[in-house]
Amino acid sequence: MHAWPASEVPALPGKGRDLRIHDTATGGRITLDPGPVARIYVCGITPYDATHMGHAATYNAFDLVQRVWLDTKRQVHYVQNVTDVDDPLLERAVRDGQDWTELAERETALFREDMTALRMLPPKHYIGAVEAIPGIVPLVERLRDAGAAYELDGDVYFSVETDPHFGGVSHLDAEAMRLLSAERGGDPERPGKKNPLDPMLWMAAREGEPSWDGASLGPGRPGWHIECVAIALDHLGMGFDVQGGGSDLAFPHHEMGASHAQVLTGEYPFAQAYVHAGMVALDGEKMSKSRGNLVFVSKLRRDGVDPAAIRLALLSHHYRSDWEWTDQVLADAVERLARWRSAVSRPDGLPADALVEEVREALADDLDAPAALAAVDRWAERQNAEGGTDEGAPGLVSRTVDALLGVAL
Ligand code: 5CA
Ligand code: ZN
Repeated sequence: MHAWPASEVPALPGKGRDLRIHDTATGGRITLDPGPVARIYVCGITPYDATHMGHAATYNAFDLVQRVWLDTKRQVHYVQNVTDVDDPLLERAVRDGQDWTELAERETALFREDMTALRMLPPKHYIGAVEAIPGIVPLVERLRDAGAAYELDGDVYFSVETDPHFGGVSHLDAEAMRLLSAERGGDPERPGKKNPLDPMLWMAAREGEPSWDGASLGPGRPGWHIECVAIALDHLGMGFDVQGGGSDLAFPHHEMGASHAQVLTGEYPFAQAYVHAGMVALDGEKMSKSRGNLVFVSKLRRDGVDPAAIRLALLSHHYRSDWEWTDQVLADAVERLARWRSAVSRPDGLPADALVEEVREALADDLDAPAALAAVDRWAERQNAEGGTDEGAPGLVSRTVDALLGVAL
């Protein structure tokens, strides 16, 4: 699958800081130590509805990770999937009487447009679940042949008990895992499973649903977690730096994915850090396609909202906090954008070298975007009030905001 065009990232003077980030698995902040090529996998959308502010906030967080790494003069190897076949997508297609492939293609195209408008850096490999199937089948066969997977009425399940590290990503107790599993695509109530939490690796073909050749598994389609594992192992390998997504992916998705990969390879860990963004809510409830309480990026764009203002609205919240989207959040961002644009509109101004370092430091400190915005606010306020004589300073601020925050002034 093709991704979307990259906006250019200006190089800044000096060198960025190493990223310290909260890792769900250890429950604390760790300093990442990527090699010259940092490796990141971010879970992509299930394309059955348009990109909402919750998605955008999560992708914004991982875009910042990339920008911090690029500023340290590293290359970034970024991989993202598209869950272009799964229950909710098929259900929506049936509900609306449309072809599921057309639905997936249309929403993926819209997602690309939204990501481009928001200046999110594209993944190097953007891979659909469907195109990953030929790589998924042999992994499931290997798990089965190693005794880590079993068959139940033609479906194939992963046995969580085969991973001694199972539970080590989310650290939840059994009851919490059971509840979340039922809520998030699992089937803990299905009779005949070895452990109620065991997730499906391969679903045998169902009447009226699409299916693919599964070699010795028989025709069917892949489970959700093995999709991301196959794509990550194929393009990044074990022990990559960051596995990212919203906090609703910590369990079961990232927990199960880590177990699949660890049992498959006998290596540990799957990822050095599991990084999770908070949930964006609307009217007091998590924004979600299934609830339908959504604010779409594309709708705001159609209404004439500057994508840079949308981006600033996302950046005004710490990525780990849960927050509420309101009209005021956007109105504040629109005002901030105007203040910043006015401040950089003159050729000279207040010295900005210290500001570059402040923004770098804020982002390296667990992606503290609100602190970065506050630093730019302080500079912009004084610049708008007093100005200065440092030639090129406003240009440096523009480039800093562009390179590190993805906002074009
Ligand atoms: N295709 C899978 C991942 S492999 C999936 O979860 N797709 S999704 O479309 O449901 O979500 C895409 C990303 O947006 C995930 O990282 C998810 O955690 C995140 N996300 C979904 N809703 C919200 C929300 N309300 N706030 C913040 N992030 C969200
Ligand atoms: Zn995923």
